[in-house]
Amino acid sequence: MKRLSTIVILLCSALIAGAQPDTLRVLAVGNSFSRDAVEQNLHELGAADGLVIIVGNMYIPGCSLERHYSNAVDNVPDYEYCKISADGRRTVRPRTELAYALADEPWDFVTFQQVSHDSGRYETFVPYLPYLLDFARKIVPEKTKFCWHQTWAYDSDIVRDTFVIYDRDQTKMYNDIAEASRKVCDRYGLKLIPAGTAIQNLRKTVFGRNSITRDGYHMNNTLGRYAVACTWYEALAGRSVEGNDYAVPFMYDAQIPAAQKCAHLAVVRPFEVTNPGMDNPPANYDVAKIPSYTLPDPLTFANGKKVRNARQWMKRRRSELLSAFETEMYGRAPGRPEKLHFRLLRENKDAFGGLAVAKEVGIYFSDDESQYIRLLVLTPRDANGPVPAFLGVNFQGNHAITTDEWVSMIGPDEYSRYGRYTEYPRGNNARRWPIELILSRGYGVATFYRGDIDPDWDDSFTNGVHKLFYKKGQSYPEPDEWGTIAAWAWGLSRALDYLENDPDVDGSKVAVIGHSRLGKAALWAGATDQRFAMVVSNCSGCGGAAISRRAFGETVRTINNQFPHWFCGNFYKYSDNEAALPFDQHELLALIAPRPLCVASATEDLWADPEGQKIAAEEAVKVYRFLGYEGMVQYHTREGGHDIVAYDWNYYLDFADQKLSHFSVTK
Ligand code: GTR
Repeated sequence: MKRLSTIVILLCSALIAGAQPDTLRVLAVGNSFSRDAVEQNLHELGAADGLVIIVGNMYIPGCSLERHYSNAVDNVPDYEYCKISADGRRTVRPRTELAYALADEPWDFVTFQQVSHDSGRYETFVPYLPYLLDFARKIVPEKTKFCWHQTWAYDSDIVRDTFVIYDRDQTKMYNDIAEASRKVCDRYGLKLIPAGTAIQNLRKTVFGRNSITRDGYHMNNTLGRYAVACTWYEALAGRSVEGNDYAVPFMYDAQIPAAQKCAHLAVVRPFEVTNPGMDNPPANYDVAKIPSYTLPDPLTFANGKKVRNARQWMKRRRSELLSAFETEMYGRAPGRPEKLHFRLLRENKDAFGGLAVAKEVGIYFSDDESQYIRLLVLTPRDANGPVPAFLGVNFQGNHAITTDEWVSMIGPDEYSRYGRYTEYPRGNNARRWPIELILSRGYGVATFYRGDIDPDWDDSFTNGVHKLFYKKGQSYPEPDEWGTIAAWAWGLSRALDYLENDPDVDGSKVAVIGHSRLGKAALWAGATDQRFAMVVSNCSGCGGAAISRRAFGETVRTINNQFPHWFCGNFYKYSDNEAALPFDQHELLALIAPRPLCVASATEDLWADPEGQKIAAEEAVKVYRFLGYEGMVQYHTREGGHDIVAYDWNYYLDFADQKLSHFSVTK
C-alpha cells in the first residue's frame, strides 16, 4: 500500500511538472546589440525545448554603461522597454526607467554590456558597472544572477571611426572583447554570455564567411541573430542548443546546425575561437566522378507532351519554364514600378579625351529617392545617331571601371545606403571594361554598381530594393520571391527602361552583359526581359550557364552555403539534390532564344565548370534550331582564369556586329 501511494505521489508530481513547464526570466540592459540578441528567437528556442522564457530588453540606441549609470542615478525614463511574455506576445513600453524594468518581473538573469565599440576596453566599464550592479541588487530578488553580454567584433571592412580603436582589425577587436569579458566576469562574479565568441566561431564556417551582419556590425535578421540567441539560450538555460528544432522563418536549413554548434562551442570555450570545421565540401574536379544525370528536355512540357512548333514554345512552354525558374531558383520580382522616374544628374559632352558623351542618370523607383541607380552612360561622341549599347552591372562602383576623373566616386555619404562599402580606387576594375575599344567600335556602354540595387552580402534584405516592395507587414522575401541575383536583373531592366529614352542609345539594340555572379544576373535579365536584344554570359558558372547536375566545381550546395541571399528560398531544397531540379541551366539559355547569345569560359576557371557551360550552350542551340535559327549562340574559351578582358570583349563586339542588328526590338 505504501509503495502504491508513493507511486501515485510521484505520478502526480510528474503531471504537475509536465503541466507547468519551467520558466526563465531574462532582462537585458543594453542597446541595439541586445536587441539583436534577445528580441527574437530566444523565446522561441525555449518554446521548442519546453521552456518558457520571459524576455525583457531595455533599449536605447548605442547606449553605453556610462549612460545606463547616469540613467539609473537620475531615474531617467529614456528606455524603450520591449517585453516578450510567457505566451510569446511582444509589447513595447516607451519612456521607461531602469528601476521599473528591474522590478517588473522576478528576473532569473539580468544582463549588462558595454556599447559595442568600447566592449574591448575594460577601463570603460568601471566605475559604471559596479554602480549598476549595486543599484540593481537593491531592486531584484536575491535569486537574480547578473550576467555579462560579451558582444561581437565588427566586420573587417566597415567604415566607422570607432573601429580605429582596434586598428580596424576584427581579430584584434575580438581578442580585446574576449579579454575584457574574462576580466569583468572574474572581477564581479558575472555569468558570461559569450556571443562574441560564437560569432567569431561562425565566421570560420562557410556560412559566416560572407558576412552575417546587416551593416558591418549589427547581426542580420536570420543567421546572425539566430546564432546570438542560441548562445544566450545555451548559456542561460544551461541546456545544449544543438538539435533544438525551432525553425527560424526564412532561414536556410543548413545554417541552423552551424549556428547551434558555434554557440555551443562558445559556451564550452568562451574566450577563444574554435573552428567548428564547417567548410564547404571539397569541390569535385574529376571528370570520372561527375554523377550520371539526364538533362531535362526543354522541348517537352512539364506534363510530358512534346512541344510541337515554335508558336507553342514561344506562347506556352517558354512561360512554363520561366515560371519554374522564377519560383524555384531566382525568385519572382516585381514589374516596372509605377513611379519609376529618371533624372539626368550630370553630363559631359566631351568626356574621355573627346571620345565620349558621358552621362550620369538617376533611376528612382518611387517618390522616395533615397534608393536609386546611378547609371553611367557612355556613347561615342562622333556617332551619327542612337547607337547599340552594352549594359552591365559592375562590382566596385562606376568610378572603378575607368580612370577618367569625370566619373563620380562613391563617397562616404553613399556608404550609408549600402550599409557597408569597401572603398575601391578609381580605375581599379578598368581592365574589365575596355571603354575605348567599345566606343571605337561604335557601341555605347552603360553600367551601375551592384550595391545600388542590392549590396552583395546576406544582410537579410534590409539594404537594397527588396524592402520597397514588401506587402504590409512583410519583412523578408517569401521563399519564391527574388533574391539578390533577380534583383540585379530587375535593376538591369530598369536601366533598360531608361536607355529606351536616351536619345544617344538605340534601346532596341541593347546587349546585356555580365561577368561571374553578374553574368548570372545578365542571363536572368535576358530570360525575363525580352527587350534585351542580345545576352552575354562571361564565366557565369554555377547558377549561370553551367549545368547544375554535373556538380563540377561550384555546386548548388556550395553556392547556397556561401551566398544564401543570391537565389530564392525555394532553391535551398536543391542543395545536394540537383536531380530534383525541374530544369537545368541549358534551359535558362534556351529562354534567350532566338536572340543572340554569347557564353564564355576560361580554361583555368574550373570552379565555373567550363565544360558544363559549353554543354549548356550546345543544348540550348537545339531550341534555337527548333525555332529555325542557326548561328545565334557563340561559345568561346579563353586561356587563363576567372576574368573578363579585352580578348573576351572582342568576341562580343564581333558577334554584336554580326547579330545584334538582327534582333532590333521595336519600341
Ligand atoms: C565566387 C562564386 C561564383 C562566382 C564568383 C564571382 O565566389 O562562387 O559563383 O559568381 O564568386 O562572382 O566572381
